[in-house]
Amino acid sequence: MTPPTPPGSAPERVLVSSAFPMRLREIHLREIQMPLKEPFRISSGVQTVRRILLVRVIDEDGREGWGECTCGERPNYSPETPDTAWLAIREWVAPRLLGRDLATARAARPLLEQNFRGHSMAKSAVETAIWDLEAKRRGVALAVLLGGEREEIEVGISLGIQASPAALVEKAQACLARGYRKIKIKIGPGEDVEFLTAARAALGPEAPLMADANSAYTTADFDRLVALDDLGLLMIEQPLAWDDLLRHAILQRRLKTPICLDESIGHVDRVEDMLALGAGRIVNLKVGRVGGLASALAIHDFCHARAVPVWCGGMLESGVGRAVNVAIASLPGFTIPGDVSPSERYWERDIVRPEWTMSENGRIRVPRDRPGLGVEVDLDRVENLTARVEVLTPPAN
Ligand code: OSB
Ligand code: MG
Repeated sequence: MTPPTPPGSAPERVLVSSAFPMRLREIHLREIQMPLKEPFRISSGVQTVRRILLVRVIDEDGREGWGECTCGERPNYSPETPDTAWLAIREWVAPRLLGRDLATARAARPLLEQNFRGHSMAKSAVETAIWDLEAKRRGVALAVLLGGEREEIEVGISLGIQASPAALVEKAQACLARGYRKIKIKIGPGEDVEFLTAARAALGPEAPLMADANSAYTTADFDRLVALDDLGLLMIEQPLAWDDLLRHAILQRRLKTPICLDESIGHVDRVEDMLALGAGRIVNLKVGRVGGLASALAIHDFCHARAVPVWCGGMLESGVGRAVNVAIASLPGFTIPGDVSPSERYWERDIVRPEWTMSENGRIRVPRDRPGLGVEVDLDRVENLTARVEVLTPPAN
């Protein structure tokens, strides 16, 4: 996808044509700690406070872009943590980008992929900040720069594992009443059939319910997973190990419910593998997990061309990462409500202004008329939450 031609009059065009290439002067790393309103438990662990690594890139004209590293505190979802991401950015990501001419944000990905494996969320934190910078330099919204078309996105919620089926039912009912358009229920062995059956019975046959196992099951559990097949779930997300497409394919043959892959999809080739093997039919797309927006766009385009449903996953992001999710979810291939809930679902107070809000009918407005992310980072709030800061500058030689 080529960036859109910048709108406007001749003087604006002059400004824009002098706006490239971009050259980064500094990359600021900052860890903030944000307590979640309530603990979020998935099959592999619980999160109560988010340790979030924020990235701020500053170019030679003093313009800036913001990004968020979406990894969890411990390596129970992906191998990355805020500490590994900090190290990776300082040692390998930043030196490849600082002081270098970047024709566009898209140019960052090849520089970050050559002989540099993994560390996708570290790469993405910086790459998305450069997309924000590019959008600001062009004077366009990130959503517009990415090729987003929707004015509003449809919103779902991801509910952590609850103490009992009754507690889950109460939560899920409240979410439907609030307007959420999809309810994802976290499951694990022994906290699955009973919970989902209760939710289906209470919410009715039409309620848009799905389950997410975060890789908690093995082939020994197949009968248990097949027992979920009559619950009318929209999909079952990542039942098996992240690196196991073959057994997902064997399981998918036994299920009419579509399997959706999350952890397994690290880049676009894994989507092709998923389809070729029949390992799943739906993609949860998380920008951080796939290494940034250029990779996310490749997955979007691949899926859209083949009518494979895609939706935007979440990693309990602050308002900065959420801005990226809202922007990408406005692309036409995102056909299922995402885990892109409003700020109030996670935080007493978010770090952006305005905060992300959801209408009564479960929609978030896509900012399309403000340059970049479309929200301002609340610097005072960020300062109050900061645990540490480091400023990276171009290598000496
Ligand atoms: O598997 O989608 C997941 C949060 C942390 C780690 C993994 C996952 C999740 C979520 C949260 O489901 C979704 C959200 O951000 O609301
Ligand atoms: Mg998931």
